[in-house]
Amino acid sequence: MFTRLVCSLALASLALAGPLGRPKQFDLTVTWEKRAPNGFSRNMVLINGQSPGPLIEVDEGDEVWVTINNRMPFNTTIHFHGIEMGATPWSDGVPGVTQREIAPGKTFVSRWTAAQYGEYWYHAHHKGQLDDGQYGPIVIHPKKDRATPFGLISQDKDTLAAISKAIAHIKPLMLSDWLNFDSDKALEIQLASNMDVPCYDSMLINGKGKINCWPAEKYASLLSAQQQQMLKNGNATAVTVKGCLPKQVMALSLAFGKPVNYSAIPADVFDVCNPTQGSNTVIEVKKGGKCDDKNGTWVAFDVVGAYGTFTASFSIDGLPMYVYAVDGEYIEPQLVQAISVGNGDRYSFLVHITDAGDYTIRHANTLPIQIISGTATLSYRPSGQTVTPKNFTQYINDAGRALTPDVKFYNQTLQKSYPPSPVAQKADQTIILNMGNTVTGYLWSLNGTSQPQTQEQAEPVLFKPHPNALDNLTITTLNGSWVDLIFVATQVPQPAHPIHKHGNKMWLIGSGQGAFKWPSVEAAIKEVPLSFNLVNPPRRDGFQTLVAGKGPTWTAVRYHVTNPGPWLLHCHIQSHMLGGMSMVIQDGVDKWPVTPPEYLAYGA
Ligand SMILES: *[C@@H]1O[C@H](CO)[C@@H](O)[C@H](O)[C@H]1NC(C)=O
Ligand SMILES: *[C@@H]1O[C@H](CO)[C@@H](O)[C@H](O)[C@H]1NC(C)=O
Ligand SMILES: *[C@@H]1O[C@H](CO)[C@@H](O)[C@H](O)[C@H]1NC(C)=O
Ligand SMILES: *[C@@H]1O[C@H](CO)[C@@H](O)[C@H](O)[C@H]1NC(C)=O
Ligand SMILES: *[C@@H]1O[C@H](CO)[C@@H](O)[C@H](O)[C@H]1NC(C)=O
Ligand SMILES: *[C@@H]1O[C@H](CO)[C@@H](O)[C@H](O)[C@H]1NC(C)=O
Ligand SMILES: *[C@@H]1O[C@H](CO)[C@@H](O)[C@H](O)[C@H]1NC(C)=O
Ligand SMILES: *[C@@H]1O[C@H](CO)[C@@H](O)[C@H](O)[C@H]1NC(C)=O
Ligand SMILES: *[C@@H]1O[C@H](CO)[C@@H](O)[C@H](O)[C@H]1NC(C)=O
Ligand SMILES: [Cu+2]
Repeated sequence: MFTRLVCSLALASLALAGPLGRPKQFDLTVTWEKRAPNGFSRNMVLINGQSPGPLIEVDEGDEVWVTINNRMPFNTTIHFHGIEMGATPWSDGVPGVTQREIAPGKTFVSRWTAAQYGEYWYHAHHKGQLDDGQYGPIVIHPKKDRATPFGLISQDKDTLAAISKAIAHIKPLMLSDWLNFDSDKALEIQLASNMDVPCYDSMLINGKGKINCWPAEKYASLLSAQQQQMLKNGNATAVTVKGCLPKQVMALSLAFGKPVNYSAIPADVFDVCNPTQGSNTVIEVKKGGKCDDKNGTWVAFDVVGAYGTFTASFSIDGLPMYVYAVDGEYIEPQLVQAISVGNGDRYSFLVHITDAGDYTIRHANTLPIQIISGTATLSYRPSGQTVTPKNFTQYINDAGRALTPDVKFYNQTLQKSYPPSPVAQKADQTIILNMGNTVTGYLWSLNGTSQPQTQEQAEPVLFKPHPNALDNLTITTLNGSWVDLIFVATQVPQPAHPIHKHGNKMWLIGSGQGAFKWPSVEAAIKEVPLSFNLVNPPRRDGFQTLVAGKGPTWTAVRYHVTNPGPWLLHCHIQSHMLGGMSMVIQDGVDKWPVTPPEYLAYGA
């Protein structure tokens, strides 16, 4: 389904044509069926018979209606990741926050305005269904009068014309981590063992991959210094046949000394590996289309970190990438050989292809928990005929590390919005959130209290705002104000958390080692000015907090409340979110729109 002829064919659009000015309508039918994306058969979620689901492709300014038909034997919802949902918070897809769940056999219509442009995605927001393949890409083509940064890539007229054609046919590449068992089983194991069990079977690109099971010598050669130390601390010498840290070693950094029931973890989770041929995504590119310039062809890709857990290095052998947008918005382009893609992230980039051949697209996990990678193929046949096989320069290894010192990674610290996107120099409200793990090794919190699992079935916050912050799980702001969220990793060690906020983008204004000793950013800047950047800082809809290895760390983001509604703030690692790492921000509670009666009544 995602094997496409880039640029040379018009893509069949999923949108049902409507008269001008009418909403663009999409139908997503969600089913639970047996498939084998990595060669191992299991039940998974399909959307219109496929995973990833079909592309939702619209133009900036369009009204969008997405009809979700739940044909699965359990409840579900779909969230539109990064879409601001201005004035339509009831379409955000978060059970217990913006709507009631969609029951089996029922239909929900999400109506929203595509007020932004760029690359987004949709995914399940019910239990761990994202991990079962329930996700798909969204592309919003910008208005013609948007300023673009492509003049910073080339000044040549033909090249710019080819680039603009390539962007109009941007190709999503959805990256995911994949288990041989479903998300309910994963949750069951976590609850029974009191520990996260992040040991995966495959890494997929557009829903295809295989099970590798590399020899022990290969795993040994790929160990990082950190992994060697972790193994040593756990009295172990090697990773498992799946490339995972043994469970007792993982428990040292994931269970934090809290009791773990190892006999509740089936052997095949960590210690059994049966290789498969699996399947491989092939993207064919031909010359002769409008994406050509004098020397070759331009192709635009949108990488989506649709991971349940991983953060991974992404690279295409032999093809440097011009990264020109992050989380949908233009930036000053960076020319790089690799990108670190976190959970929920989107990176849009261009490649210029001149040589015929098959280019390997690869992503490799970089979290210390496991050595695993996955690949796909970009096939370029300028004149259609067969070509002699040739290997292009490989930039990263199967552990996601650069193979040579000249391999450059995308650098978020250098990220500059294009055009610049100014941030307020001072906030009206400061919210300090101490992140950690509560009670057991499986429960997580943003501020000491885990969001209970039952929240998804609760009366949506949208229908009845919570009284002001009495439960440690609700934050309340006023419309028009500027808010600082300061995430402090107090418990050590603690991994990076990909924190995602629904409703709007945020600016990363600072980060540092140690405790956050100040009442506000304003006070902190006086003492540690170099830890902050208030001039065109990185802007996105999710940020990784700093790893807390040897001591606490803090990460400060600022945002403008312009979008009244209840928005979930959460870690995008599915097991952390299910373990309670979420809060609700009642943004602009003074200006919430009135929920239409059909949404109020839905599922009641
Ligand atoms: C490793 O071995 C040492 C010495 O036998 C022991 O004290 C320590 O508890 C062991 N650590 C783990 C994580 O098993
Ligand atoms: C550990 O898990 C096993 C298998 O699920 C179960 O039989 C046993 O009762 C559990 N032990 C404890 C102490 O909870
Ligand atoms: C493309 O070809 C032109 C000459 O036709 C050359 O000047 C230019 O450097 C080439 N650009 C690339 C990216 O190869
Ligand atoms: C390309 O690389 C693979 C893996 O290293 C190797 O097996 C193959 O022989 C190479 N092919 C060519 C044409 O160099
Ligand atoms: C990213 O850029 C910053 C600022 O120049 C620099 O300090 C940092 O080392 C760079 N990071 C990487 C991974 O190259
Ligand atoms: C909020 O957190 C504080 C500190 O952890 C705790 O004492 C209090 O009981 C919590 N309140 C609720 C309603 O959970
Ligand atoms: C976070 O927890 C602290 C300590 O319990 C509490 O004082 C504060 O109000 C909490 N913040 C929010 C936004 O709930
Ligand atoms: C919320 O505040 C923003 C920024 O001040 C403003 O543009 C917007 O109109 C306000 N929304 C409502 C519903 O008042
Ligand atoms: C499914 O969602 C409905 C609301 O549409 C709710 O009443 C029901 O309790 C949910 N069922 C489960 C099993 O969560
Ligand atoms: Cu997390």
